[in-house]
Amino acid sequence: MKITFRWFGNQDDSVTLDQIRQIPGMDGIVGGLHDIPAGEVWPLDQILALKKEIEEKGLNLEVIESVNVHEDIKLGLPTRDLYINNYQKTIRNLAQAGIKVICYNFMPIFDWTRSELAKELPDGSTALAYEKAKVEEVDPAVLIKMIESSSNGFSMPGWEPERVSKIKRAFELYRDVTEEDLFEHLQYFLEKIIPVAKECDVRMAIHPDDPPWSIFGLPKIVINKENLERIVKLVDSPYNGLTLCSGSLGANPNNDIPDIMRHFSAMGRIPFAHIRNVKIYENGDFTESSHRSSDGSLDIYEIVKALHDTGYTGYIRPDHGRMIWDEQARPGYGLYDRALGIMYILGIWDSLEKVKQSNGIVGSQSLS
Ligand SMILES: [Mn+2]
Repeated sequence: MKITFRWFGNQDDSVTLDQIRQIPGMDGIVGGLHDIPAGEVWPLDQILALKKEIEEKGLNLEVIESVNVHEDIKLGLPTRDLYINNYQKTIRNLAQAGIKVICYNFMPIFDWTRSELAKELPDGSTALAYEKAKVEEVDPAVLIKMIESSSNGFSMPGWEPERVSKIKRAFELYRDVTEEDLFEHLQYFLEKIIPVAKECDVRMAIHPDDPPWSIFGLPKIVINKENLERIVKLVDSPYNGLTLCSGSLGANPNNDIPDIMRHFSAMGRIPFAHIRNVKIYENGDFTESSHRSSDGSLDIYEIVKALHDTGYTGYIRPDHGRMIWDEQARPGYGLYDRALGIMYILGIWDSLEKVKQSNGIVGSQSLS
């Protein structure tokens, strides 16, 4: 298991590499070139410059999040082949720079959706929150304005201005796209990129939809165990993997996250895991919470145990955190609460290792 931390680069992140390297157990950065529009090739020199900057601080860059999939690919338009060709080139460039895992998603139009980026919790901290009534009964344009105005001046991943400017046309194009169509378009994409990923030894890792249900009438497919099973079999290769995100899938209480983690980890199909907690309310609203199991609706202990029991050797990151201790940062991506999350994950992991050793079982893997 390798601990990683998402970082948005020295121009667009309040957290520094010097701070990240001081978090116990830190192995590497989950990085990206966030100003390259979806569909364009990531230039090798820019990838290498990012890698150099990170490695100079004693960290590595082996996981990329995200290489966005152009909307035409998700829509299955004739123009998709051009963008798939570019995606293949990006995979090759990233492989050349030593990247091992590429996280991506296949969500129509929006990468993720919340109704509030700084909902105050009882202890005075703030967190991202989702109120069904606020999201599902408003015009998407209103939601875009809210995200823009409450992101502390940072551009939010998935809500970049160039993307949202095309939103009206995108909604029209999706009007007749069904979930079955989306599965077909994903299969077409995977059939073209997984052979390249295999050749380059880079594992592709699809991130679940967030939230894991349809909103604004848009189709969603990366939402539950059954669909994940279908997705990993669309092209049955270890290079067609998952970014298993506990918080995204976990917003639906019908998703048994420890079971899903255990199942796909045992199959060897989780190169990358996002671990965070959510507190779900009876009406289906949710707020993100601290990692501690008792603070949310997910049993983080059982989730980490599922990975540990199956000999997990992939990458983990703490995903989002609350905003605490007056930190001013990109919503969800402050330093403090994510660092606390890592300590909780490591505490569970180390305890499980101790138990395994005291039971006299020879461990097949060590904590890096
Ligand atoms: Mn996630």
